[in-house]
Amino acid sequence: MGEGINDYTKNIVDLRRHMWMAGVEVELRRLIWQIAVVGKYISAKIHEANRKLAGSKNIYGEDQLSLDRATDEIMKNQLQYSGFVREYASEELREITKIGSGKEKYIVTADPLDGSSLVDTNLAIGTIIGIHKESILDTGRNTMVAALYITYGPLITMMYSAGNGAHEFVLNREGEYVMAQDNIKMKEKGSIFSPGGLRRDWVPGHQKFIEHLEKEGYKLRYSGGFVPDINQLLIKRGGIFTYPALQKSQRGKLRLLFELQPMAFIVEQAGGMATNGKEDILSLKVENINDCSPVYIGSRAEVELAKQFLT
Ligand code: AFP
Repeated sequence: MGEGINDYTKNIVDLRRHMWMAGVEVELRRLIWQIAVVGKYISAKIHEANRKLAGSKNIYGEDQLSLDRATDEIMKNQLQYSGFVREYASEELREITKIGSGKEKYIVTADPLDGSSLVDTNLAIGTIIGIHKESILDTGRNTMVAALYITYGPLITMMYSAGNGAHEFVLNREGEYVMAQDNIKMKEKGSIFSPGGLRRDWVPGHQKFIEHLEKEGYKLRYSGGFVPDINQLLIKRGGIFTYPALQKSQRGKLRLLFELQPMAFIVEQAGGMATNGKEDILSLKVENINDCSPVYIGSRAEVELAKQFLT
């Protein structure tokens, strides 16, 4: 029998109860909960996805699917009336947008639908959120107080951290996010790797690193979706995702503010690491909202090893 409503009197821990028990401060609890609810609306939008291009391009010059625009609108509109968010920045918008009175406690960064080019393949895609207290530009680690991602796959799952470890929830049939795994901790070393970019474009040090992993028998797991690929490392408790500097673009492809820093926050909370090959992703200053960075993220042994190949 499903977790009917009366089961909640037992030890079913839903998202709100988990955050309360973890001592997450009330406004942050309510904001994380509201964002998790938006995940349900985005999932509904994916199900009625019309894949016609919106005819517009985002700041990176990429065609915006109408789905990208729609999910960004949904997220922005919900946060606008949350009472907790004063500014919103998203991969789909050209600049940081004021959405509150200016007195609200938080700034939210969003990649509302990461991996949207996979929608027509029915592969898993996701939403990535960073929650900051101070300015999101020109600062590093000290601005983020929480991060979460939602994976739209066979199940809708959500991973969050408010600096209290990394915790996974599954959306059940009653529309509640019920705790699946609490305080996930990655092993020192894993057995899978996700190598982004084209081999012919890799810088020499990266090429040697990947060849080493292949020789060591690591299994290649790469879906083209950052969210499910990172989620796989956390659920399998180890391994590494890389999107390196490329011969023609030293800064790689993935966005520092919208994709890398929220995921780095969560992976570090799970005992993993995230660097650009030299420095921690969370210590990098974001000068411009569309800054990109090479990334090595996952269990400590592999991320540390990558550093040795790249110096
Ligand atoms: P889209 O949002 O355009 O599908 O890009 C997804 C992404 O930003 C990230 O989710 C993937 O890890 C990465 O790009 C895949 O890039 P490649 O297609 O170059 O492998």
